[in-house]
Amino acid sequence: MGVLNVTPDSFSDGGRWLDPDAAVARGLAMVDEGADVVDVGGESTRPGADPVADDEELRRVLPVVAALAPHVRVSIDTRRAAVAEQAVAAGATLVNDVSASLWPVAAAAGPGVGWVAMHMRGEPRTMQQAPVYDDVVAEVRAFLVERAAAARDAGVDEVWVDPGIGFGKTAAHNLALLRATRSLAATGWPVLVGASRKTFLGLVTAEGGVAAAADDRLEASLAVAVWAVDQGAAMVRVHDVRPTVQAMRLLAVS
Ligand code: HH2
Repeated sequence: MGVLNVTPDSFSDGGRWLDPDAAVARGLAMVDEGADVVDVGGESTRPGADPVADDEELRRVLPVVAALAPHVRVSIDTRRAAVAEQAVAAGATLVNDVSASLWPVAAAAGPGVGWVAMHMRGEPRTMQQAPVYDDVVAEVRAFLVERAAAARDAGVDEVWVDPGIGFGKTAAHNLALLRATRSLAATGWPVLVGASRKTFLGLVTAEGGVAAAADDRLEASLAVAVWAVDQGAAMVRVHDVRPTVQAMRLLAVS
């Protein structure tokens, strides 16, 4: 899954694809690079980000979704029902939901529209303020399994679960969740992991106390993608499609 943020403020590609033509060109380039899904988002959910209004989010994503949908499977990365509904009407067939609450939209859309339940503690503006869990792996897994079952019971025929790396989690929480990918996959739900370029990668790989900047975390992102898929993840959400596809091809013959 290739990341396409049509936003001014995403942590890694903010402002690069705000122009719809540039966003569509980037999406098509990711298809050439081997992406199976292009994940279009119109609101940054990075820690500390301010929410955007529905109509602004719609204005950003709808033309991009409509232009890409004939060429590739498009997912809509949103927390808002109205945005998910209109993006599906414009051709998106996967609702990538960091709020894990929009399964009724996928259910109402009927067969062929899937839903990703992602775990988040709190909301983006405040979620990194000292997150605490008794047992992060057990809590995240229980939450996702409950939401996934609710979606299935509502009639959604394609449900993914995602531990929500970086969403209300410390670096230690993220690493514990990644180590537990196999146990999450053992629930039977297909697992999506989005760790690409995230802050904890810079912290874990810091040299001389200096953390790598977001666009200098490719090697660490590749290592996590390979690790996650080797442990049972069925999809990874990444900014750097070509290198990730190359790594996955190698993993597939290992
Ligand atoms: N991470 C981000 C956004 N959407 N969706 C899923 N399913 N899993 C994730 O880990 C995930 C996600 C945050 O990353 P990004 O879109 O690159 O940045 P921003 O939120 O600043 O736009």
